[in-house]
Amino acid sequence: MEQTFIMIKPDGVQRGLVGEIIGRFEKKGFYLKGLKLITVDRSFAEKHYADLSAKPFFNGLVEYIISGPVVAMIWEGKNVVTTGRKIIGATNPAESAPGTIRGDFAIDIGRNVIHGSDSVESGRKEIALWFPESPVNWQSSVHPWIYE
Ligand code: DAT
Ligand code: MG
Repeated sequence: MEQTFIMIKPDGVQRGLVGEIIGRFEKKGFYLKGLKLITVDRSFAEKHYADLSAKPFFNGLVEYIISGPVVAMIWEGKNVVTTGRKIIGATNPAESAPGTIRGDFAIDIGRNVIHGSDSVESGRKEIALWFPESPVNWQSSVHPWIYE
């Protein structure tokens, strides 16, 4: 089944939003397949955001991501990449709809609380980067109550 990489950024951890955010993905019906609290160094953050290295905000973005621990997660489910991005909301919280994570909990684009992969392919790459160890293999026993 499809997987995505979701990261609660340092502001989300500092502000105590970890439980709230995990709860939204859990209650939707997605399955948690990887989870760790981790502080990353500059070269790792630069690798994660390599596609944005030419952007003027790149240095500030890297500083932000390395400024404290983040919660790195793998979530699994049907259409989890696209639906996960909808749960997260638009990149700029000023434009994120109420009811989305960024719409409910963020103000500025440089403090937008959470990351989610933008495609299945980048999800694969990000999961490989953040979770080089072999993943825990488990299946939810409520699966037939969520999927027809
Ligand atoms: P997203 O995180 O919604 O996938 P992105 O991949 O385009 O957005 O950018 C990664 C992060 O970089 C984003 O969450 C916040 C920051 N960012 C993006 N565009 C920005 C901008 N114009 N000014 C400042 N920060 C920006
Ligand atoms: Mg992105």
